[in-house]
Amino acid sequence: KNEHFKWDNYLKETGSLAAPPHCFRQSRIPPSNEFKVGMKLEAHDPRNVTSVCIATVIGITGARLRLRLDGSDNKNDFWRLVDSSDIQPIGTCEKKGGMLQPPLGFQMNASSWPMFLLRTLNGAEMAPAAFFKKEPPKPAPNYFKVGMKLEAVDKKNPYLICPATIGDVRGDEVFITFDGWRGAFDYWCKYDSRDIFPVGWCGLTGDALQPPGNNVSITKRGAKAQNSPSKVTRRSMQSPQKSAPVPAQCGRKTGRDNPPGQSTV
Ligand code: MLY
Repeated sequence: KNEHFKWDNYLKETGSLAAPPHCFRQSRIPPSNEFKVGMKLEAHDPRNVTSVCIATVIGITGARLRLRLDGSDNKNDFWRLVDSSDIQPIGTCEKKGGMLQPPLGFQMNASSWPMFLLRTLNGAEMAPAAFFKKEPPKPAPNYFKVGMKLEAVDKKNPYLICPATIGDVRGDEVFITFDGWRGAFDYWCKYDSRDIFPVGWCGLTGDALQPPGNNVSITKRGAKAQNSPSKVTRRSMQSPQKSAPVPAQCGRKTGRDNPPGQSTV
């Protein structure tokens, strides 16, 4: 439930601009998600990307699928867009002369893989080829600029998509900072990452966009050194110990006593 967070208001409050859609390797209109829970497909093993495995759709969220590799445990689920080049219909690997591999951490003896594969595919509901959408092309150069707002996957909690800001740009890479989280979840990624989306994406896919955190950071990578004390919020001046990174579980506060704009550069 995210009826309270509105990008329009937030951009005004923070005096910031949304990164334009042409910055992203995402289709302008999010692809429709026709997959159903239980369907099987082929996916590159995120922990061993050269191997192609069988995966089952465990959940549907917006334009993404929650996937689990057959023969793996339930602790390594991953999320992919329906237009990701990491997923393909069953049969694709064989058609290309490849062999389906057991996932990293295959729970059985390796010698039982061939029989496991037969059994897992026997009677399986295979996702139709038409459900897989073509991956959009990558934008020519990196168009991102520091300060632009976007929606980004929290890599530590990859089911979450959150309001974020470009904190830094270096060549082909961008530094994704999560608004209101004091840097605890920030990461570098390529500008053409499939985990970053234009403002409004979740609104279009029906995904739940997380509200920004309400923790204030005093300084941040990319922040100007001459940040005047007036820019430091009352809370952070009163209790400097609160500016230390907090464990993820206790990072959230229920109140919203700080304007969201002060949480970012
Ligand atoms: N388990 C954490 C989740 C924090 C998510 C932070 N993201 C949104 C940047 C919590 O309960 O606070």
